[in-house]
Amino acid sequence: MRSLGIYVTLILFMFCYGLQKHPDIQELLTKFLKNKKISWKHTKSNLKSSKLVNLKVDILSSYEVKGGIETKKKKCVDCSEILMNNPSRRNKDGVYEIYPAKSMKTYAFCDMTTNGGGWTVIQNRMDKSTDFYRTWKEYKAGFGSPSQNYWIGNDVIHLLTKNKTQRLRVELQRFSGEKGYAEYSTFAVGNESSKYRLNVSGYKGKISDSLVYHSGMKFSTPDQDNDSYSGGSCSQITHGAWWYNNCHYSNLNGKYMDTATNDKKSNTWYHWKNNLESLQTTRMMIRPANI
Ligand SMILES: [Ca+2]
Repeated sequence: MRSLGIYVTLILFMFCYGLQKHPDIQELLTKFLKNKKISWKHTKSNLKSSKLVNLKVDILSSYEVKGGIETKKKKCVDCSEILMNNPSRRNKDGVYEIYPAKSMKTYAFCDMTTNGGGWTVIQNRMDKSTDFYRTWKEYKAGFGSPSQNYWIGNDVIHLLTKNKTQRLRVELQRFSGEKGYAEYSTFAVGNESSKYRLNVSGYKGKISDSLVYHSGMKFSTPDQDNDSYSGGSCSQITHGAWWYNNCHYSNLNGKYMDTATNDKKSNTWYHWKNNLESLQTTRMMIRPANI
C-alpha cells in the first residue's frame, strides 16, 4: 500500500509540475483554430485527486489564445456603412478605407461623432498648406490628405450620392472662433458627362443657406468654364472650383486667407454674415438621409 502511494504521488508530481498539455483539449483547439490566423500556447494544468489510491483524476487545462478569428473583410461603401458594420467605431473619428465602387478603393476622413456619426467628409480645409486652385482632372480624381486639407474627388462624390439619397452637412468656422453649420436633406452630384451637376435642397441650420443658389449648376474649374456668367470664367475670377452660377454665394474651394478678409476670391459663405468674409475652417460631409 505504501509503495502504491509513492507511485501515485509520482504520477501526481508529473501532472502537477510537468505542465503537460491535455491531449483532448489540444486536439479540440487545433481543430477549432484550423486555418485561423491565431496563435495559442498552453499555460497551466492542474490535477485534482480525492484519494491517493484512486487513479481517476480530473485535469484542468487552461490555454492562452492570442489573436482573433479571421473573417472576410467587408468592403464598406462609405463611413456610415463602416459604422453600421462595426458600432465600436462610434466616436472614433479618423481616416478609413472606403470602396465607393467594388473596384475602387480610396481613403476618407470619417466623422463618427457628430449627431451619431457615420459622416463621410468630402471636403476639409484647415490651413493654407494645400492649394485648391486646381484643374478639372485634379478635382475629378481628388487631392490632398484626408486627415488635413482635401477634396475627395468628383467621381467619388458622384458614386457616393448616386444610389442613396444623401444628406449634406457643411461646418464652418470664422477666424473669430465662431462656428456654424448648414444641413441639406438632399445632396447629389451627377457623373462627369453631366459635368458633375449639383442637386441640393432642404436647408436647415445656423448659417443661412448659400448653396441652393448653385443647385442645378455644373462644376467649373480654372480650365473648364461651365458657369452661367457670359463675361468670363467664374473659377478664374473668384479663384476656386465650384458649381458656379453667376458667379457665387459660396466658394468653399476659394483661396485660403490667413485672416478674415472680405474677398470674392476667398473661401466664403456669403449669407452667414452677408459678406464675403474668408473662413478659417470648412468641412463638407455626407451621410445617407435615412440615418
Ligand atoms: Ca463663364
